[in-house]
Amino acid sequence: MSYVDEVLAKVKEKNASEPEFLQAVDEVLNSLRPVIDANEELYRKEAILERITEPDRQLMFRVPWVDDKGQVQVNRGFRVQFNNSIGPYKGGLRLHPSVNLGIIKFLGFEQIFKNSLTSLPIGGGKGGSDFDPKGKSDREIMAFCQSFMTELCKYIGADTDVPAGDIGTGAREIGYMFGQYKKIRGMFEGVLTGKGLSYGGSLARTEATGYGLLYLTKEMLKCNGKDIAGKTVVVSGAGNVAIYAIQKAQQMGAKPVTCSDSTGWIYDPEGIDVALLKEVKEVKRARLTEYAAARPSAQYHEGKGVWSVKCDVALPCATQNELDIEDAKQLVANGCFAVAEGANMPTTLEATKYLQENGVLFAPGKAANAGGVATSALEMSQNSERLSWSFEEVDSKLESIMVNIFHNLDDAAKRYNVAGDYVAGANIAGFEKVVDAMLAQGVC
Ligand code: NDP
Ligand code: 2IT
Repeated sequence: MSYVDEVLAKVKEKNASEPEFLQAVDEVLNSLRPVIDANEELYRKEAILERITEPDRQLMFRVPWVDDKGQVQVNRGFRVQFNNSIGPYKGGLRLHPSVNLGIIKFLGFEQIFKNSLTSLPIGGGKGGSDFDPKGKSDREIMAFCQSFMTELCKYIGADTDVPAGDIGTGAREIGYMFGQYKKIRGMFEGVLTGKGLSYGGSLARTEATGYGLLYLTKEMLKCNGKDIAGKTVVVSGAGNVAIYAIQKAQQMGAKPVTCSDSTGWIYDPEGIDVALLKEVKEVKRARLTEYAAARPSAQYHEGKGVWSVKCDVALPCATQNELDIEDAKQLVANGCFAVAEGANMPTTLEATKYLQENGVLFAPGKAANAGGVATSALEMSQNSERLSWSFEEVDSKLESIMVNIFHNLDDAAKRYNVAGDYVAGANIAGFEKVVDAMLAQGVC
């Protein structure tokens, strides 16, 4: 049995109840085959794959808090510190009722390779809770965030582990968590990123994931003889990533015509009105029905459905496994020629394979959405030197990072004779740096 198959079997046996984690490991290890096969003896002896698929540590803790009725509620908190070979653990905190250990492990595992691709010194980690922020008052959100940080603060620090936002965690939550960290540890340090601008946040971090997604997509199209300008774009999600992806797509001359939330989706043939979308989602924290009510050109549909809209480019920006084989077939039948993942693992393995086999340019999340964490690393640099850079400076660094990521994965795919397979290219390019650091640091 090959070393890859041996480790895949072991990982499946040890993590049988974690389907998302197994899916992420399956994709990465399978596409690393050419690299592993070429160094099989060394990697097997050093147990590189066993080590890279086992987190350094996984923390799980009780998060008790009091709701507005005086009732004590209990959630479960997580932080998985996966791999710090190239820098302190770095990755977001997801607050969503679906969160469990397997989901945090899949996200933490992906983050190792994503963070390596940014070319910045950050390791992989992820955390969160099964807390549902929907419908909670500001006071309840604060009570949860303070309790969560009361435990988490024992394990993180500016040079140890630096969390940030993800689904359900935005500037408000980061603010409450930062305040609690500061109070307990007595230190004002860059322990979280995505902070408010008045207390050490970076300009352009809010926009970074969505903007970065478009910078990479534009470069991928350009290198394949196409132009993003004038293209119809279908976007899912209506959160941080989706909003700024829509905004940058418009700035590049493309026309995004959809967005979605957890209850329904919008088709707006005149193009999404970003100012209205921000008002509905960022300010009012309301449902997309409010967008439709305020915009005569918009059609609102309940449930799922954005992938049925005819488009040139599709950008899944909501959550994992939101684009399945049936969706992929519809996209191909409708002439879609590029898919770039703003979310983490939004496309199922079967759908990814189908898209690639049908000639669709496919940029995987760990490359395409790396602009968020890359800009978080730029926030860490600014915090370390106690300076703040201008929006233009951060944005131009972000753009060069994204262009560079695309060329690194394109080159890696070519070096291993899988030209155009950007999934393999991203995994290989991300892995190379991490494995080099792991080997240099010995058995640890
Ligand atoms: P937000 O919480 O800001 O937005 C998530 C959006 O997706 C919301 O509009 C939400 O609907 C919608 N959604 C639909 N179905 C689901 C579901 N089943 N579970 C969760 N959300 C759902 O999150 P982000 O925009 O920050 O994150 C979106 C994706 O991008 C995630 O996969 C995240 O891991 C990834 N990502 C985020 C980065 C960042 O910097 N924020 C960086 C890199 C990746 P509703 O409005 O009803 O809640
Ligand atoms: O998935 C991700 O890369 C994020 N949620 C951002 C992580 C970060 O540390 O900025």
